[in-house]
Amino acid sequence: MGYEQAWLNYHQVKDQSFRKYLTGVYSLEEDAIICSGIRELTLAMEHMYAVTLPCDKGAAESGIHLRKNSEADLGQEGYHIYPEGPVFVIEGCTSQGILYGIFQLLRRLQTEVVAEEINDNKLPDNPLRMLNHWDNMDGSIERGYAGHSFFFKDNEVLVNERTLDYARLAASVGINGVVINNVNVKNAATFLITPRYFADLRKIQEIFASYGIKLFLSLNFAAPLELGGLQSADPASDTVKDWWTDKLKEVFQELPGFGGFLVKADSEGRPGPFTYGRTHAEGANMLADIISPYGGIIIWRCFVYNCRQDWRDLETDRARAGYDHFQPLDGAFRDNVILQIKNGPMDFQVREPVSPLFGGMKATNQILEVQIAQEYTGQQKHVCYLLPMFREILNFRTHCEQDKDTVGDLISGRTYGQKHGGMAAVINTGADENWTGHDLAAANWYGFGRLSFDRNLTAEEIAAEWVLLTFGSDPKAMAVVHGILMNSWNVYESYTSPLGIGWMVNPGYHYGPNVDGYEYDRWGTYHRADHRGLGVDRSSKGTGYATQYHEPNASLYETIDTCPEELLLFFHYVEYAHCLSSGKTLIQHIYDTHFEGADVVEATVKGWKGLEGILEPIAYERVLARLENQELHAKEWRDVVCSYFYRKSGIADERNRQIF
Ligand code: GCV
Repeated sequence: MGYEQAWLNYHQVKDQSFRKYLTGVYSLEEDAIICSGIRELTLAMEHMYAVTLPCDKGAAESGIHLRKNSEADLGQEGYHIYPEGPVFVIEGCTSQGILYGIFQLLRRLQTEVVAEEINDNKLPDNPLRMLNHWDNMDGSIERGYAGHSFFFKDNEVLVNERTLDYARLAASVGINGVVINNVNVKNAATFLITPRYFADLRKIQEIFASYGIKLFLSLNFAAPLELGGLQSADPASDTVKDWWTDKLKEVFQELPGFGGFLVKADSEGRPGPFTYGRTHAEGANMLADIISPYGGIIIWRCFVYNCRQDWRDLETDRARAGYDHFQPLDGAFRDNVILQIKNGPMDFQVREPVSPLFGGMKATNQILEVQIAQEYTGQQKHVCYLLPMFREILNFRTHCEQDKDTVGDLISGRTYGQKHGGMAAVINTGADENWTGHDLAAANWYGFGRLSFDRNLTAEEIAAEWVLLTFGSDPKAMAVVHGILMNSWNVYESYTSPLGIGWMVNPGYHYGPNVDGYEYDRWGTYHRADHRGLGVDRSSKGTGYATQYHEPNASLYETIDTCPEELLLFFHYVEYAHCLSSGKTLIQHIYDTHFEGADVVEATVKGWKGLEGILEPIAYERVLARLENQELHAKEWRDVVCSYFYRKSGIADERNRQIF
């Protein structure tokens, strides 16, 4: 099998304890999802044990039994897998649960677990586990770093082998919803909800459905104008409502089982209800009411801010915008509307505080949006395994209640009992053979799915699983790759943007060092760096952003002394001479971390070279080329950032290193 199989590239296993169950796979059911599961089992067993697994409808005394048991306490998507005498049982209340059980079994066998010891029982922690593609219909991908889209080309919808491979990979880690087009819905994408595209979308939908995945689309709020020729898209207008009513009826007739829409409104130039003096709730609810009879949902993004803000004005603060726009609307959204909230108040920076909207809303469905496309975290040119960050976000205590108050609790519905919620990732895939450009970036896709299904998995466990499934079980390879992944987020942070200040990248492209380069701030002032210090005062005396949190978080962020150090410059203006907990001054911290970070990347390249001859040559060389490039760029980052702050502060490096 080739790279297109990624972590489903089943290797031969050493442990043979499962072999006794390979007499056949038996199921009384025969729907599309079960057929996918059986196909997966047969394929895997062929590669893992060189056995062609017979498949039968009836019951048997031995073998692998797929058992649909509506009495089991496994919800709509849970599974229980266990040996029962000569039979190995994969049980679920639904076919989808059984499919997830099959993938779990294959994972366990690939990781050399003894068959008799398997007894896994799991219901997913989040109802929605989604991937968001920012794919455009011309085949380009906004913030895509792994080649062209495999969903669209030249304004046509693509359906091929890759669609199936993609569905297998996504389902194997528990993904149950996919938005295939960019949230910036322009040009041909507006027409996706017209007859021109229904037949192809239906094909994608059928493939997805056979893996338990619902198809979603991003929606253009101005479609009534652009498609319908109306004069307005005002959500309060009856003509507009009638237009949407007809349109959604047509969509659901053509695409039965369709999931619903993701909407980016009134943000970065996209149309929305503001044009008509309406609120986001009025905009979202209009669509929600119309889609409700079909069981559809409206996912409404909270990434709304004024990108024309004047950053010289110390009162306005982009970080405040999400909360200011949406918190007052808590409770105003329909049951089938879900607000999708980026993890931080800014935009997928390497370090941000958790958005105060989590915990700020009690009566609103919420999805946590993260980005594995690495727009600001190395663009899949640098290795940056993001699961440690995601774990921190999920475990963040909002203090909205005494307990069950973490982000993980809120989005799963455990805190306030919401039915809809979950996690979405802006995905990092493209048409590149290995899906993600950088081979190691696939760990983020794998990891996102695994974590969204089971929030208790640690980043270490997920990384270990992925390395083994992808590269096999050579101990040296496992140790080196695991080590690289687990270090990578902190290392990337250390040579790029210090202590939560963010950005410092080339405008538009968002890659490469440029301290003053934030595109929406042509005055180079967003970081407030001057000859004395840098950082943004977001305390109550500054922009007031820190007050959007519940206590004790608000007080924690309020002062320099109590603010978590990794976020110091996000919340405070700090003088270069300020002494940090390490005993170093701020300026020395900037110099040291940038030098250390670049040094670690240099050492990483050396470590990787030790895997030559152990890893399969193509993947080995491909990663090596990326790491060497990362080393070069980390040094450039180090030099640009250090020299910028040396010039601003006039304070020399205590260690007298050459600062260019
Ligand atoms: C899809 C950032 C990105 C944009 C993206 C936007 C969003 O601003 O740079 O490319 O647009 O976020 O999340 O909508």
